[in-house]
Amino acid sequence: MKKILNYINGEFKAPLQDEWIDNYNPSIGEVYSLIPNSSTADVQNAYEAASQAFPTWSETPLEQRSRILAKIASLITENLEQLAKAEAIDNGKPLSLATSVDIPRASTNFQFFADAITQFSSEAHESTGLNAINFTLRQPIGVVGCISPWNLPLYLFSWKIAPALAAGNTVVAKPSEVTPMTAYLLGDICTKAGLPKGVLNIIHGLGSTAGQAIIEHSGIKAISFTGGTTTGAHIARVAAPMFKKLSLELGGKNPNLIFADCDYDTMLDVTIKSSFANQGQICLCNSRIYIERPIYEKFKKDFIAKTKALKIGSPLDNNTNIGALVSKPHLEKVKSYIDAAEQEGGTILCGGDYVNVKGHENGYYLQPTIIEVNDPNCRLTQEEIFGPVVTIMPFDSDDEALALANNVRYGLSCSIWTNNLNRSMHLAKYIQAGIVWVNTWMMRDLRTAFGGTKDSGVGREGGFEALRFFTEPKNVCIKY
Ligand code: TXE
Repeated sequence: MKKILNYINGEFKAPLQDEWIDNYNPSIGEVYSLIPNSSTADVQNAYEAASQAFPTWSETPLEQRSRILAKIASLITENLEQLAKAEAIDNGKPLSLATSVDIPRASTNFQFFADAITQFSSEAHESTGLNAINFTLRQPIGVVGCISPWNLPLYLFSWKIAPALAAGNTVVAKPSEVTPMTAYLLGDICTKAGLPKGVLNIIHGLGSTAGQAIIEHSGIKAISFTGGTTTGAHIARVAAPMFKKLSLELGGKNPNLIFADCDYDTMLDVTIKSSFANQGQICLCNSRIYIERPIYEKFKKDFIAKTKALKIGSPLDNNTNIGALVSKPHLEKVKSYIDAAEQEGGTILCGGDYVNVKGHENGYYLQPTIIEVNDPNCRLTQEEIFGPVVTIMPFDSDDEALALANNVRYGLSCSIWTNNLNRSMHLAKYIQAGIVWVNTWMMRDLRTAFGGTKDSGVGREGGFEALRFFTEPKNVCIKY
């Protein structure tokens, strides 16, 4: 069986203890490769490689660093087909999605930060009357840790690694053990692009062992993490006493506020995507849909009809809209929420069941599910389900919509559908979220700040925010 290997000091290595973890193809429910069950010793080797590479990489001229990152971007594009297929098989997502979103975006992440670093600058302050000038040096931190989840594997892995490398750091990175394949393939691409040995080291393994060794390592001075809120809280507890810099992108339970005056057809098309794209496994998915009462019944009817028309099937089938969920435990977790719907006062309007896909009988397929709720405090509207499950509920006023939107522990993103400028401005100001979309969803400009408030995390990624995170500011004051 195919063995995925760690990428340390520019070489592919088996784990020192020769222990392996099963890697499943979720579309058929079978193990199809093995990944290293890396230990603290493997992480230590990765750290030492990164540490040795740091002095040279951090002093490498910007243009050269930028050229290497741009080369990685173009090699990802050259290998689009292979990478997209690997992602679809490893994750269960439709190949069409991996081909049009995941892999192009991974390439764009490298190209974006290859460009951004050449434009990055720092501040200077003249101390008027004191004959002194201050300027800020933005220096790379050293060896940094990047830990990413399974929902958008190469997309989110590269979103962290690219700015870390651009800023002159060296990296110990760990993709999710559930979706390791494209991170493994990235190692070879980095070598071909001429990334010097040890600059990027990719460790595979469990969060509780390999991940834990990264966050506990005293030499790793910053951690950029995307994943579950519980894991984020754990990482914060470990990292805080060591004064590590932390960027945590965590869960979401995002509201979709739909007003009667919106552009209805566009809203409906986009709402299907914001509800069920990637099987609902995107932290930005809008899983709580609140609809202004005058259009509630019409929306309900149309939304159900469009949802029922989605094609559930093999990720490799071109017609598939909804592929497999990422793993058996995750499938069971999502299903448990559906099973609790009635007990929580909800009514399942469509979906709710497993799907038997012909030829893929053991795959992890679930119908896209709409649940009507009447209690905004029930578990279905409060907890992150992270699957193809949304709740719908009517509202009667702007104030009520705002209160409903803010009535969760999370604060990542939201969508507002209205053609009333005053209303959208008012809501955008008072909604507790890091990202507000008006009349759209998941439209991303990579220069903008990305991240959440409340239990959705701390810190921001994207653009210069990411470059600021991955650098240490040092003020220099010169008296003249
Ligand atoms: O994520 P974990 P899980 C949410 C979603 C999902 C839940 C749990 O609700 O159901 O989180 O998913 C690594 N030290 N999101 O359990 O465990 C782990 O190996 C260091 C939202 O799969 O948070 C993986 O690489 N690292 C989210 C990464 O953390 C540790 C996307 C994420 O895994 C670690 C994914 C430790 N002690 C899930 N424990 C989003 N915001 O998009 C685990 N890891």
